[in-house]
Amino acid sequence: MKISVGSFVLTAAALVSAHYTFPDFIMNGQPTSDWQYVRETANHYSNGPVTDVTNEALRCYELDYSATAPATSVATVQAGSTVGFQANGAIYHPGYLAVYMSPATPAANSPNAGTGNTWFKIWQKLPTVDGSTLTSDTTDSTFTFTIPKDLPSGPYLIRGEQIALHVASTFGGAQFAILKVPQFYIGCAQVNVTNGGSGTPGPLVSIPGVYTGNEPGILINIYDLPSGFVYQPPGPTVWSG
Ligand SMILES: *[C@@H]1O[C@H](CO)[C@@H](O)[C@H](O)[C@H]1NC(C)=O
Ligand SMILES: [Cu+2]
Repeated sequence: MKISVGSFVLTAAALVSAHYTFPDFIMNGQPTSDWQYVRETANHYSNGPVTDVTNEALRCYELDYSATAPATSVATVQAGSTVGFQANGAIYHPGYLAVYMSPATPAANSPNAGTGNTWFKIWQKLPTVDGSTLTSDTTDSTFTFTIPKDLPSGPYLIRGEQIALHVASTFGGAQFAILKVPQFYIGCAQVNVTNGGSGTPGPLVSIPGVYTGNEPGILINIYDLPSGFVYQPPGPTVWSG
């Protein structure tokens, strides 16, 4: 495959190289099997990202919107415990990591779970500023976080996301505007939370809807930061219970 942009021709290999997925949910300190508790994503073969913040795929990127959820198991996890996601390789693009949760009605394996204004953020990891460049740990393949102790018990989706920011400037110049897009890597685990509390999670957002794509933390040239730059994470503030 070749994609022509003006007088330039980019090979598919240069564009695709390798990306990643988050197929393994981590619980009890161990990664579980591929797609056991994480809804299998449409990029399970290509590893390619979601690039359109208005697309339904931004929610959980399922292979099939009706069949994937019921085909995926539901993990039982305790509020206050540490869980996570493991990628199928290093998360080697610099970017911003976030984890959202949504109550799942009527069950965690319901295809319609998370389709409303129901998502809240429980964790994030900001990229770090190194001189005029924004970086992140590009050798790690996992990220772990705590399920808030005050979260009420019940069925939930846990959505891990990395917003890879390396492409925002790679093909600089207005002529390449179509290629200047962030890359969203996504996985949704299905869980039943037990031993929870009586907190009220928020602020709530819908996904898609949470991002416009024009946020300073998304539309950014990470290789040419102004001095004194401070990264502004996109989306709602973190609810930690
Ligand atoms: C999760 O909880 C629901 C009730 O909310 C129950 O029907 C289901 O069996 C539970 N699933 C697992 C795997 O424990
Ligand atoms: Cu990639």
